[in-house]
Amino acid sequence: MVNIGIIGVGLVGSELISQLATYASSVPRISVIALTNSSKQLLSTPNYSPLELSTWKQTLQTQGNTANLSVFIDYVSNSPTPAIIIDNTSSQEIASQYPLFLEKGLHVVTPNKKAFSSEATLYKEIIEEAKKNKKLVFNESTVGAGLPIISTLKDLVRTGDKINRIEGIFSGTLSYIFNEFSKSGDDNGQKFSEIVTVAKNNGYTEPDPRDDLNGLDVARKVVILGRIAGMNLSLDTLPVENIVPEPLPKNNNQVLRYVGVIDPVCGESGVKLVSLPLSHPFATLKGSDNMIAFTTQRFPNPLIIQGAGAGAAVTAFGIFSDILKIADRF
Ligand code: NHO
Repeated sequence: MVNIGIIGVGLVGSELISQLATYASSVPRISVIALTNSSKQLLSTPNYSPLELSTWKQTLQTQGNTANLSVFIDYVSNSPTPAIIIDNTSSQEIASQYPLFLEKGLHVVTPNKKAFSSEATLYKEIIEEAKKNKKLVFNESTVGAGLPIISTLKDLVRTGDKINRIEGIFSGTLSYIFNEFSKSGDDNGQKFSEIVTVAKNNGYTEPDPRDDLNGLDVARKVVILGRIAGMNLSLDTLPVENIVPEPLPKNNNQVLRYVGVIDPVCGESGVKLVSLPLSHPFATLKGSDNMIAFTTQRFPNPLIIQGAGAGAAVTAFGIFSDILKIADRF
């Protein structure tokens, strides 16, 4: 049995609980014993019994106590069985406490990109604490939602392949915006702001959609992958081209794509807006899809992963599968 404490029950957190509730009978070894948002928390005190997931929203509202992170973490870390903290916030404050969570014996699963793309010192500390305490940290959903991007890259690196280049469309929101924009044209179609609103309503955007539009979200993903590939990338120095929310250039037989590049060979990593011919694989993407191409010594013709890269259902799927990877060990 693995016990779970969930921090953050917004768009992605709620969807995760719904997936856990629906498939609980097929994964009987997982129990949610605590959950919290920024104002209230619910603990299954005193005996670590599973919380009733079908009614968690009302119960949190009516019976929840004032949120208190240290009480929450103490409760989960004193669990009699192995326990996982799921961070479904976008909080830097929570991310900076992962070393503490690991020290307290907790495993960590998260779609929050902050810990893996901010200060290199925090990133190193997380890796060291996980190793020292023999605990696991999984963050598949931080890049490409539930697509197996991080696990594939880690497998390539750990088995000794040489990464020559990783190139991809890493933003579901921007894919969606460019696809809608290409469809409608800039004269008669929807306004840029209307397309962004639909992207937000579909759950593709970050809690603050400006992080998608200013390129920060893609930059974070490039840093996350670059660090796994052994590079010393930092948000402060990564070249990132901004996107202007004004009439975007539209050329015949070309589409706009926002491309992230990780290049350990030339050292030319960055994020740029490019106009591509319709024949380019990145030009064929539909909806909010991502496409990531790994060119390595073993894969001179790139290994390509493609699929929905944003939205609550696919992000929660990535978190759920990370939870199972930990639960399977106990
Ligand atoms: P919400 O809906 O704002 O919910 C946040 C929850 O955290 C709330 O319950 C809030 O009360 C709680 N919270 C915040 N601070 C707290 C604190 N200090 N203590 C306790 N609770 C706290 O956020 P979302 O939309 O559910 O997002 C959650 C996380 O998922 C974020 O880190 C986000 O970056 C990540 N995520 C989302 C997506 C997505 O599709 N929406 C993706 C990946 C990760 O693959 C996706 C992606 O990259 C999307 C990207 N925008 C793109 O490609 O376009």
